Amino acid sequence: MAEIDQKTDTHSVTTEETGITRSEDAGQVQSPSRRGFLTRTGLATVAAMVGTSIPFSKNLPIGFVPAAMAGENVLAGKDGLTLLNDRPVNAETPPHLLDDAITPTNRHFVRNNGIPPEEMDAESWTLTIDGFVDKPMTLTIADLKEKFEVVTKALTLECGGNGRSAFEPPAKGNQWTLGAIACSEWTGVRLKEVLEAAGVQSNVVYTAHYSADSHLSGDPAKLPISRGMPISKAMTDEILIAFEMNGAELHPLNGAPLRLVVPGWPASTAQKWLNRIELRDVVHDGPKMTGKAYRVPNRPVAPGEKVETEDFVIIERMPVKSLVTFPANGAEVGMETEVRGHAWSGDRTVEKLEISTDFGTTWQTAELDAPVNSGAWHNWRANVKFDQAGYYEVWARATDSNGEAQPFAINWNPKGYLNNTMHRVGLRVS
Ligand SMILES: Nc1nc2c(c(=O)[nH]1)N[C@H]1C(S)=C(S)[C@@H](COP(=O)(O)O)O[C@H]1N2
Ligand SMILES: [Mo]
Repeated sequence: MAEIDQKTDTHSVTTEETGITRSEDAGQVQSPSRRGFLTRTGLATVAAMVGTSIPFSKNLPIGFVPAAMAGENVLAGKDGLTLLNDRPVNAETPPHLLDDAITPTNRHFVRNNGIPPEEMDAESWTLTIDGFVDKPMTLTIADLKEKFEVVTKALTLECGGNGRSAFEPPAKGNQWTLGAIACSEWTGVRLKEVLEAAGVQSNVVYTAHYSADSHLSGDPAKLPISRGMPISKAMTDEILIAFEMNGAELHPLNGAPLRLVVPGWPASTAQKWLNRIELRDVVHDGPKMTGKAYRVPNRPVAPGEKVETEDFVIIERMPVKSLVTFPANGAEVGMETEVRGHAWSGDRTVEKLEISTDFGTTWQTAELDAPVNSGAWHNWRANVKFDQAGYYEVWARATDSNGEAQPFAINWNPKGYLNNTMHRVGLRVS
C-alpha cells in the first residue's frame, strides 16, 4: 500500500522539500493528484493535508507518505466529511462538525466537477487577465502579493445545490443534505483591484473564469466548469483571488494554489485552480453556465413540471438560510441547553434568528452576532429550557435584511437548487 517510487524527479530531498512520491502503478485512486502535488509542493501542503504541523518531519524517511494519508483516502486532510462521490470528489460536512465560528480547512466541503490538476505549484502558477481589458496581464502569485493589497476575510461559500436531497420528485446531481456550506478565512487580493489594474473596458458585461482541472472524460478540449458573473458583481469589495485558506496554503481539493472566493453567490462562481479571467461583452456561455446548470425557472413551477430551457434564469444570490450546529441531531440533552449555529443570506445580512422547540408554534429570538466582515456568516446562540423530558425538535429560522425568512417547504425546481428550508434538529431531553 505504501509503496514508494524512489526513482522519480525531486530526489535531492531536503527537510523543507520532502518531495514524497508515490508509485504511478500502485493502482491507487489518483485524486487529488496525489503524485503531482506531493512532488511539487512541500511540507506545508503535506501538513495541511494531515491537518496539523509535523513536529518530527525531519525524521520522516524519504518517500514515506504519512500513514494518515495513505491508501484510498481521497479525502486526505479532511475530517469527518461524508463522501458523496469519489470521481469527481464531492463531500459534505455534517452540521454538528460546522460548529466553529470559522470553518477549519479540514471541515470545508469539497465540490469537484472534474479532476484536479496534477501540478499545483504556487511558485510557477500564473493568472492571466484578458478579454476586453486595456492591458492584458499574466501575474504570478508573488506578483499579486506585491502589486495589490493583501487582505484576509471570512467568506461564506455554499454550493447552489446544497439541500438538493430534500427535493421531491428528486433532482439529479449530488444529493447534498445540509453540509455544502462553509465560512473559512481566506487571504488574497481583491478581484476588483486586479481588474481595475487591467483596465475594464466600457463594453464589459460579464467575467469568465478558467482553471487547470480537467474534464472527467479526459478530453483536453473540454472544461469541467467555467462560470462567470456580471461585471457589477465582480467589482464588489468582498470577492477575493485567494492564495491562503485559514492562514495556510489552500487545500488541494479546495483549489490550491489559487482560487476565486465569491461569498453569497453559488460557490460554482468561485473557480478553483484559477488560471485565467476573461472579461466579455456578453454573458458567459462556458460549461455549467447554460441550459439548466445553476439556473432556475423564471416562475414558480409545480413539483415535477417540465420547464423549457429558455425559461431558466441564472442563479445569482443564495437565499436566506441557517444551520443548527449544536447540539447534533439526535443528541441527548438536559432540561436546559445552549443551541447555536450560523445564518447567512447571499449578499445581504441576517436581521433575526428565531428558534422553535414546539414544531413552529412559538418562537424564541436567538442572540445573533454581526458577521465578522461583509461576506461572512453570522453566528448565533440561544439558551433553551424544557418543561418535561421527551422528544423535541429545534427549528431555526433566519430572516434577512429584506424581510425574507426561511420557508417551511421548498419551492421545487428541476435541478434542485436553492433549498433554504429550516434546519430541524431532533433532541432527546432527559
Ligand atoms: N475549477 C473548478 N472550480 C470550481 C469547481 C470545479 O469543479 N472546478 N466547482 C465549483 C463548485 S460547483 C463549488 S460548490 C465550489 C466548491 O468549493 P470547495 O470545493 O472549495 O468547497 O467550487 C467551485 N469551483
Ligand atoms: Mo456547486
